[in-house]
Amino acid sequence: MELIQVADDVGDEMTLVSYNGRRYPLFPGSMQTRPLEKIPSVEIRSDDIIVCTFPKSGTHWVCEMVRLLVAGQLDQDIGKGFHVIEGFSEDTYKDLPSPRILNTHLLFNELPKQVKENKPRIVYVTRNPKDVTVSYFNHVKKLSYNYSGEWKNFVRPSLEGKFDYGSWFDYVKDWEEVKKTTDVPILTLNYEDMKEDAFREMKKMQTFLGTERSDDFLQKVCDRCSFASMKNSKEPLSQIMYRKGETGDWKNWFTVAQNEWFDQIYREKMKDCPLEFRYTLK
Ligand code: PPS
Repeated sequence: MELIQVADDVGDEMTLVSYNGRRYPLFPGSMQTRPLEKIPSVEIRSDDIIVCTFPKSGTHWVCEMVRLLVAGQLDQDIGKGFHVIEGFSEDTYKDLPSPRILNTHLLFNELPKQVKENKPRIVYVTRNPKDVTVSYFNHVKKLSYNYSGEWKNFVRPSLEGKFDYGSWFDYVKDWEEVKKTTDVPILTLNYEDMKEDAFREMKKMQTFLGTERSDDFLQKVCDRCSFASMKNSKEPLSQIMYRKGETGDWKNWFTVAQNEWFDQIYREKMKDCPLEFRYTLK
């Protein structure tokens, strides 16, 4: 595991962690506790719930919905906390009471070995790659990446997978393949679907997780997890993590040329994968 500098299109660099041919963000304290090397042996319980996402796809939102749904009560805490499998030492989540709600941006085959044995429930969340890229650019600019570059030089290397967690395309294609073959239970949710009707998506979570909360409670969870409510929480970094919370903000960022390039690379990379995303909502 080593610190590396990765350059954008004009040589502006960001600091990342390199390990086993993959790139990760520099989570606080991660160089000291070395969680990346320990991931394969992290203990997974059969009643764990693991929220799996490409970064900036709605992880905090879904973790919070799942947490309140499972708890069956609305409380004051908020956020996905230190339960990022690859981000923090196992000590930060190993003694949590069941069911634990963990989250990760790892690929399925990078998850702890016990995932395949103990078959925890996985909630997998997708979001359209244009809004992901915008969200990620803002994330990188405000957090400890030491990156002073510009949007126009960031889009191409980002979508080509040069930065942490690699390419969005590889990530979603990998999960589509995994879903065809694994017997680990996976519920797929989508950010745009949740924006359209959070209550409807919450009902899917309820069915998948086997909870029996009333519609009234589910509606309260949706309200508690609205963008405005989460942004106003006392969660550390809430002003950074809850930036805009919209579908279609990419239109304020992508130039016509970037958009044309994006459409072309999307067609190439996704030619064997029938996944479709919505880039605006009515
Ligand atoms: S991270 O850092 O990868 O865990 O980020 P992640 O939580 O996956 O994604 C952050 C984006 O999700 C938006 N968000 C929400 N949108 C709608 N409603 C709610 N409640 C909500 N909570 C988080 C957040 O604002 C980030 O998107 P952008 O486009 O940057 O606003």
